[in-house]
Amino acid sequence: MNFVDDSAMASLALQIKQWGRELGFQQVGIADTHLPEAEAHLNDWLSKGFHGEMDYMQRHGKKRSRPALLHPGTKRIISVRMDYLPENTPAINKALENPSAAYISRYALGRDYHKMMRGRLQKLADKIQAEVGDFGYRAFVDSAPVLEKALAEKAGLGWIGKHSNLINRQAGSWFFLGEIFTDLLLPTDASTTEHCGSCTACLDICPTQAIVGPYQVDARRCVSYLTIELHGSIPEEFRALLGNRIYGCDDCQLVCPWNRFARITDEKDFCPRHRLNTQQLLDVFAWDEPEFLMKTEGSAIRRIGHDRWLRNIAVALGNAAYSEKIIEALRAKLAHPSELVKEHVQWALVQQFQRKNADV
Ligand code: B12
Ligand code: SF4
Repeated sequence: MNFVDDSAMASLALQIKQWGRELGFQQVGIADTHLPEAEAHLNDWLSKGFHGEMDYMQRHGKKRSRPALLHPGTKRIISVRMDYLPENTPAINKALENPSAAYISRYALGRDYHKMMRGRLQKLADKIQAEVGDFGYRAFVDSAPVLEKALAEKAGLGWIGKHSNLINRQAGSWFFLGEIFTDLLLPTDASTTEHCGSCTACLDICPTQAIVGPYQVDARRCVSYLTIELHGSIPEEFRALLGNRIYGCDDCQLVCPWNRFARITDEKDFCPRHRLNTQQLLDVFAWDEPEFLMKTEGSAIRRIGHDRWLRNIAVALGNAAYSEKIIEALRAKLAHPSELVKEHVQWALVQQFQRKNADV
């Protein structure tokens, strides 16, 4: 087949979508590389400092919004999405309601998605190569400066909702994104329409008011940033608001009406490991570093390291109901070698004592 020909490209695009589904992606779409509006919004977001400590968001100049600068020769983006919602969601909802339980966001309960999805994308690229011969491409899953949501929106996989996550009419928003940049001039898909309407449920529910306006998240306020991206001390103004969320946050998606249509993932890899969906704060606080490393092997959680893990749990324990057991566990960590851990443990002890005095 001659792959300069439009009809050959059209049938290749259909094939790619079929292969993508066979490889476990729920949807595959194709976009061109023009993102002028998204670029303007990104610049605005950066100029307001909303990225906080995430220097990588501004480090790459225009590469993030101009795919051909990141990977020369790129003409099209093959954008994919993969559902990650694990089955036992009632247990997860209970965790958020129970202040002595540890709430870990749904995307992090199973295996880290980055490597797994990149492996699948590589298989997709191999299939394309077997069909067309050598072609220029590069696969990404949140692994380089890429505006994944803007590209997926252009490729017709959904629309960027007011909480800034991509929402799909048939599948909600519990899915990851990934993409293949390619020099193949494939036909592009139409983007979908926006369906948030007048709903503001995500803005209203956000525990830290991080969604400062529709489509605009000030990452510095977002629980996901505070518990995962931030290296140092969690600003005191946010600690009580974190509740028992020790890794990431799902509130804006939990409340989104479109997630009534979310599908349970087929991927065993995304099922909760080590009962991460039903752990108690005191139990996970007791994990020493080797146990933490063992129980988070292959998980996204591992990258925050043991000290930040303890930092987050200390805050959650400070927010829990008064308990002698909590005081005891916190006191045992007062001699911890990390200043970061000690400082959060001290804060948590003060909260616990204040609650005790208020109860008397
Ligand atoms: C940085 C980052 C974060 C930061 C900042 C979040 C953010 N909104 O930017 C933090 C740490 C807070 C974060 C949190 C989460 N993240 Co994150 N994150 C990213 C990352 C690396 C870059 C996102 C980015 O480009 N931000 C830049 C800003 C400018 O983009 P934006 O906020 O989306 O703004 C767009 C629109 O809203 C619009 N816009 C912006 N301002 C304005 C203003 C107006 C007036 C208008 C009309 C439009 C508009 O234009 C922008 C460009 O398209 C991507 C991976 C990637 N490489 O793309 C994952 C990614 C977005 N994250 C993801 C996930 C799963 C999460 C969490 C759900 C994890 C969790 N449970 O804790 C939360 C969700 C929090 C939230 N409400 O956004 C998924 C989202 C999948 C999906 N369905 O959309 C991604 C795509 C990773 C992946 N490969 O799957 N994340
Ligand atoms: S993830 Fe949580 S803290 Fe972040 S914007 Fe959504 S509701 Fe707010």
